[in-house]
Amino acid sequence: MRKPPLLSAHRLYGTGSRISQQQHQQQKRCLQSTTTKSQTSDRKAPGRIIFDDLKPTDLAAYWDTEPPLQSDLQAAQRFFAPSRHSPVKLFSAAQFRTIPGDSKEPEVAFLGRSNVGKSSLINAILGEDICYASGTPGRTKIMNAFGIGGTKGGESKIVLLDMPGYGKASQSAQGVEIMKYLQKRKQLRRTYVLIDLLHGFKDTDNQILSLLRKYGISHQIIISKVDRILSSKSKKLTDFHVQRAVSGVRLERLQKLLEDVRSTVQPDPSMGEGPGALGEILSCCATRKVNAAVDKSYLGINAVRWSIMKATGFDGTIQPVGLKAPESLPSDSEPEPESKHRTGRLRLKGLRARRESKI
Ligand SMILES: Nc1nc2c(ncn2[C@@H]2O[C@H](COP(=O)(O)OP(=O)(O)OP(=O)(O)O)[C@@H](O)[C@H]2O)c(=O)[nH]1
Ligand SMILES: [Mg+2]
Repeated sequence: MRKPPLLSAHRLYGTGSRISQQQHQQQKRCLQSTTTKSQTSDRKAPGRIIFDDLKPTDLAAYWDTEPPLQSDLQAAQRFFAPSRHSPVKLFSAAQFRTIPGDSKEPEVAFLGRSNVGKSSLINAILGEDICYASGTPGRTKIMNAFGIGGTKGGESKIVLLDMPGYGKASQSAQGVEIMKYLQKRKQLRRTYVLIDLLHGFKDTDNQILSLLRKYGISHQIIISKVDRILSSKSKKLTDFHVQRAVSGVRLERLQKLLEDVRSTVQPDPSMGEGPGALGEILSCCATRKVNAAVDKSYLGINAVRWSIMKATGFDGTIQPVGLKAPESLPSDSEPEPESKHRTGRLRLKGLRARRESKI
């Protein structure tokens, strides 16, 4: 008999994170060697790119989707701008069955190892310190939901869920409830899986990705703490934060890392697993504000906001196309009217032509 999925899933939480001392030392050595190499190449950097000149494609990989336009990023910034009625904390739930079931708002959930930066990212997206973030792994212990775009009436447009992290300091009971949520929640539109590339993909990350594929749960990868890839270890984020620029070599290095990630998150479909992660991998920094022309908040955050809007149907770029019923199609002799279908396609064509925007 097929094993119930929830039983296998809970192993991710609780004991799943333990790595041996030897593995830990190996990872540390690997990290040190990468840092030394890139520090050397940084000295020969062809130049530094100021934040204002960064494009979405510098910080992310768009294999299956179109990169956002500057106007898209601006729209995302406006959409998530805090107001008197937004963001709001909607509910906290330790168990799936206690989550209000009758809400109509689309939801997105944030998953990842403990301490990967989920709560900080949600704060950055919402533009307010509404979640508890902490350097101590296991800070978020239950599922917390936040609504954005609310009006006086109290209803929100999109709901974001901050989940307890898997791995270190997690509990298997949390895993069971989260898997119930992922598998049963009708309102869920997309799950974002945060990965800290400086530590790479751990077994627990691979297991959760495998489960998401197996159960056909729509998911997308976000590389968190990208400042740690884009700045040298010694100078940390303050380096580019103060100088408002990032080295071209490090951006290239990030692109290479994103390219390498692809086979992990989109494995060969012939392996029999379900659909992989969306071919759009974003990266961001959620702890320091930068002074880019459009992305006046945090590096890469407006691209994440735009992705959430697309996942929940609030992007508004694709016009409803709807095929006409055969009897209402124009006859050959009649001049073809400017149908919605055609307008929609022309609009999309125009959009593609303008995809050269900056963030
Ligand atoms: N350098 C850097 N640090 C970050 C970033 N995002 C989060 N952090 C730090 O990482 C630590 C963990 O952040 P959290 O947001 O609490 O992580 P979490 O994934 O919610 O952790 P749990 O609730 O334990 O699962 C905190 O010390 C944050 O300040 C980032 O973009 N860059
Ligand atoms: Mg947290």
